[in-house]
Amino acid sequence: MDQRFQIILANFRLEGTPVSCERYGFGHINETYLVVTDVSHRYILQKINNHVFQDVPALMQNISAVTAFLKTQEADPRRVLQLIPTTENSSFLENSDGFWRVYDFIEDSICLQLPEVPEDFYESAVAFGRFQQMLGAFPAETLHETILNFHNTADRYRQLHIAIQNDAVGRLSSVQQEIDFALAREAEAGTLVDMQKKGLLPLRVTHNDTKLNNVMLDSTTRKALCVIDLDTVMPGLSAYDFGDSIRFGAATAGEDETDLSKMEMSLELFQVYATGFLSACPGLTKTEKEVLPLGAKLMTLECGVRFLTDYLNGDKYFSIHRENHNLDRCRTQFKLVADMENKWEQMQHIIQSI
Ligand code: ADP
Ligand code: GN1
Ligand code: MG
Repeated sequence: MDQRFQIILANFRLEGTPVSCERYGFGHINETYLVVTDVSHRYILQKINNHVFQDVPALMQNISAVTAFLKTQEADPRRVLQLIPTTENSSFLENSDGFWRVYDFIEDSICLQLPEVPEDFYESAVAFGRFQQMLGAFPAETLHETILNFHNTADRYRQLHIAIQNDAVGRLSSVQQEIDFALAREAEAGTLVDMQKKGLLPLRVTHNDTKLNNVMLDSTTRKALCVIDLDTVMPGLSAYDFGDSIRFGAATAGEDETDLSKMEMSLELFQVYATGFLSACPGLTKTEKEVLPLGAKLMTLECGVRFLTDYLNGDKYFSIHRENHNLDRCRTQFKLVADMENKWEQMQHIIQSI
């Protein structure tokens, strides 16, 4: 095992001595490693991306506070993400290389990139719905905004315009179609934020990155276990959490798919998720419920705009694994938006009928 990791891990209160530390998972933001010790205890070590999250201590304060609050409501350790403290009782370690944290590994669990059966998606809806419901009494105003304007779609357009102006790596001429698609929908971008400002939608503690691969299911029962990846937990709108899940999990193809003919939004999966989410999170207001389809559309549009912006900027934010990766991702998102527009009435009908 690399000495660099031995030194880092020696700072955490682990059971046993680490014997291996390997890259793990499919996240786009942090560097994640699976650690195994000589007493077969497993941990997740993460190097926190401090370019994306510029105030790591504030982010770790959020995670410590939220996991501590969840623990007062849930006794089963596999159902709440568990931070392992350092020998100095801190929630993270800072060294010359960056910021590091360790979580207990959630054993006998699975983490999916796409639902294998509709029930998997239903269970992820239950996990995220329950997460929001359990945090209903948490004082949202005490949380730090770990990324300013994270789901402010209009602000994401502002960043797209800057990227277009700069054309930093000369890719602008090759993406005119995608830019036209985005700009044709710009007027809608501010709708949810404006409704919140007018007091029509309440601010809640939201997860803000509710992809299927940020929830763990029990590998035997396949029931919802635990929500992970809490870096973006902050005050937000319920439509963000609902919408981002639909974007990722109700899609018939992955975010990286290059064959766009495979990419649609499944109305069946939309209904499955909405049923699970609303059953686990019954406290939504009438207006919050009504804007759930809009949440799905805006989160998908926003994500496409973010991938396009990053493509124009020269792939500075999302890790890429091949040429044009961010452009391919942008295209899947826009195809999904177009499909939602075609299915708009059915989406609304499904929500009304639950
Ligand atoms: P990123 O922000 O880069 O997406 P995540 O926190 O989502 O990082 O972690 C990446 C992957 O590592 C997850 O999708 C999951 O497969 C795995 N993972 C993270 N935390 C745990 C944990 N506590 N137990 C088991 N697997 C985990
Ligand atoms: C990032 O961290 P990860 O891979 O779960 C991103 C999300 C995007 C997603 C697209 C902090 O999520 O906002 O929707 O990629 N997270 C951050 O796959 O920017
Ligand atoms: Mg993740």
